[in-house]
Amino acid sequence: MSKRAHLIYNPEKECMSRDELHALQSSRLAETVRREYECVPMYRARMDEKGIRPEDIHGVEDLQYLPFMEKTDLRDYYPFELLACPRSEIVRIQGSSGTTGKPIVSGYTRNDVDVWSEMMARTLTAAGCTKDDTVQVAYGLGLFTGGFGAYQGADRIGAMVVPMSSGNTQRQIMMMKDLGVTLLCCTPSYATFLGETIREMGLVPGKDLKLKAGCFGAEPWTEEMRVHLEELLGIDACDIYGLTEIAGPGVAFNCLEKNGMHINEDHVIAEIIDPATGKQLPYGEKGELVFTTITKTGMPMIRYRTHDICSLTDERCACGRTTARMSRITGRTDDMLIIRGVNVFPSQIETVLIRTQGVAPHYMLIADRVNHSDTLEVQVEMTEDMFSDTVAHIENVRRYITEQIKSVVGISTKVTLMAPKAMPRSEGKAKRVIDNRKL
Ligand code: DLL
Repeated sequence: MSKRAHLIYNPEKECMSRDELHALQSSRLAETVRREYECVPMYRARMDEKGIRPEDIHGVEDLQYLPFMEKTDLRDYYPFELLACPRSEIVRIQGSSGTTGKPIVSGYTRNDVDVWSEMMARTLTAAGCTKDDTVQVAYGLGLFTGGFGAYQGADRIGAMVVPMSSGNTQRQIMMMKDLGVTLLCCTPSYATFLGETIREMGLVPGKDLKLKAGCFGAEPWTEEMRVHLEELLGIDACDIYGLTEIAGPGVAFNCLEKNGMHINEDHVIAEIIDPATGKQLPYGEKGELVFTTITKTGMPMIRYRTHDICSLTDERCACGRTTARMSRITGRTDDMLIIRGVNVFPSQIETVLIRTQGVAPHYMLIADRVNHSDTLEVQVEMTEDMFSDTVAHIENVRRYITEQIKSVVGISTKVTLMAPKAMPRSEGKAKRVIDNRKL
């Protein structure tokens, strides 16, 4: 755990009493619903269908009566039909590639960009960033929100920004060293790649580099991966969460306690629902995360189903913030593989792999169907040391991983140990699953 002091960007908003926050959320929610009903025909029709009028929504408790929104809505009403403002008010388009067809795009007003920048300023501050820091943005700068989000937050704080975007790994490291970069923003998979390349270049973090923290997100990663990255780079590795439809990165973030991500609750309301029934679940229970934006004016989202799986808590955090926290995302309802009837989340397998000596955190899960039965192959890279070990030892490790996965997940898999550097490296969001059954 870091010994650095907790910094808070906006104590007035991040440390308000739960009662005060509840009142603020309630009035902002009522206003958002009124606006959405007036300005977005699709949502008005959906509310009418359920027999709900904006004046029925008085506060957070009434959220449960409102209809959900889904990613498919952004596709069906692409690109502008969900705007709740004139098109001329939109100053930015951001998007997410998704797996098929058109990207998901969201329009942001000046207000929305401002709110997002504030949320990212809070996020970076929680990782210890001040105006004296140098922030390297190695998330892609483009339609993807990662790059612009990190840039805006650091700019709001007044830190020195190095807007590298993703890729060009050796150059990233040269800049990190020459400019004395203290804070790194990129995906955890790219941070792993950067860390390995730093070592290969003969540089020692803590000696040759001034890095003290990283704000990593945009893809699921495990607690084991956090510990691995902290050791590899000699930093505090903070988890940051967000999505294009809500605001990009900064919706929620780790403070240096790293015990869940503080949600910017004066701007969004989070709920956990049972993905099968849509019913709200109490704090502490795991389910699907749903967000309602309460200050967004361009494309507000009401009860937006993220398909991300986590739990919430409003227990006090030692950092002093009073906001509720979301746990690490353990997977998405749609990246869950069902192998011979058993639910398998890639994160469960990542946990096993990172705990195993001799393999590197570069892996791929390949599902297939052979003779009408599901199969799962786990390809994972060996470290150089392991690669040059005896065949018998390598086989022992392979068998150990197979047994561990069987005991944690409950299924038999084919584990293939790959040579060092055999797996593709990611500069953005890593692709960890290939499901040949869907082809
Ligand atoms: O990934 C925004 C972002 C950029 C977040 C940089 C953090 C850092 P999208 O491309 O719209 O936006 O993808 C959103 O990515 O629904 C999650 O499934 C996943 N995701 C984002 N952050 C995390 C995280 C950005 N910390 C989707 N842990 C979300 C796990 C994450 N999954």
